[in-house]
Amino acid sequence: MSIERFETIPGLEKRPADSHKGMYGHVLVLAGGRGMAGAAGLVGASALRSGAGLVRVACPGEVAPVVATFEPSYMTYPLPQDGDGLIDYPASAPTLDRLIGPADVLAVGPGLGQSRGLSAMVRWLVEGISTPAVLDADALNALAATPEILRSSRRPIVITPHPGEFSRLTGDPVAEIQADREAKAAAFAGRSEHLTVVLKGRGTIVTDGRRLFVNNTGNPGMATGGAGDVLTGVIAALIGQGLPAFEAAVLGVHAHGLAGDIARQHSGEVGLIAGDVVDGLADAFEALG
Ligand code: NPW
Ligand code: AMP
Ligand code: MG
Repeated sequence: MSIERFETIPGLEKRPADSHKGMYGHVLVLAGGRGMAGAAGLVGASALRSGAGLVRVACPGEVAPVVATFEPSYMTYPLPQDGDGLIDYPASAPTLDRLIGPADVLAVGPGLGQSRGLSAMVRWLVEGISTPAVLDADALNALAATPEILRSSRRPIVITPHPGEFSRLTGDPVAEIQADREAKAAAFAGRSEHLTVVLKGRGTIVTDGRRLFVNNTGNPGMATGGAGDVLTGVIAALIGQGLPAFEAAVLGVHAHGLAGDIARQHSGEVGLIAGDVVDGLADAFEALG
């Protein structure tokens, strides 16, 4: 099957004057863990800066108070945690069910860590939940042993691996992936009807197996811890605002790179940190209209 080159950047509709927050999506973030509270904060803050109406960040109880101090505009929720400071699953299942109920989209993975319980939680989210989801980082690591379950999903899922994470999912060495990024990403996405693959790095690729977009924004200053966590929140917020998953991923990747380019004007490439990308998002979305 030939793959269509996608070159238009989708846009968000102008907000009507009588807008209210219920119109712009409720994002539920499942992220963070011991030593990685920042990842949860970055996802939540970037979702807000990308227009989400409401954002709730659910994370292991121990880190919830500190995650709450990063950004007052999102809500937090403390989940049962295990001895390693990770989300305890299945102990968290009833709470998660309640939190997922009102959510329009899930953003799952950054900073969650790795354990058997978390793998079970992510499998349940993929197989048993009907809310669209963006899966990144440890949510992808959790699926590395069973990537085929992504095929069973009946609702849109966007995965945002960097080449190392994509290597774990596919079993292909990083060098092979980097040598053939477009074909590898498209082949993986094409195995599932509802899957969009965002293969990150210079010239991030977005593909659903039928269409393929190559991004031209972003810079080497974004090779810094947490930059990918920011992207997870951006794409989730755009799905929450009603864009279809593939279009949300294209706009999200483009806006995230543009935010990084705006941040570079102030911070340079050496001093740029992920929080600067979050700070660049407002201007990026303004520039994109
Ligand atoms: P190498 O080292 O070059 O051989 P990991 P992570 C490879 C959280 N964070 N091109 C790389 O290969 C995340 O959300 C929390 C080629 C290496 O093997 C996760 O939950 C932060 N190779 C967790 O930390 C800030 C590439 O992948 C491996 C590549 C671990 O995530 C930091 C590294 O990836 C972080 O975001 C590329 N472009 N990119 C916080 N403030 O709380 C990566 N690789 O082992 O998945 O580790 O990405 O740091
Ligand atoms: P992660 O490795 O998950 O933190 O993601 C890093 C993010 O920064 C991804 O969105 C990458 O596409 C972006 N990024 C990192 N390095 C570069 C680069 N050299 N050029 C453009 N974007 C980059
Ligand atoms: Mg990452």
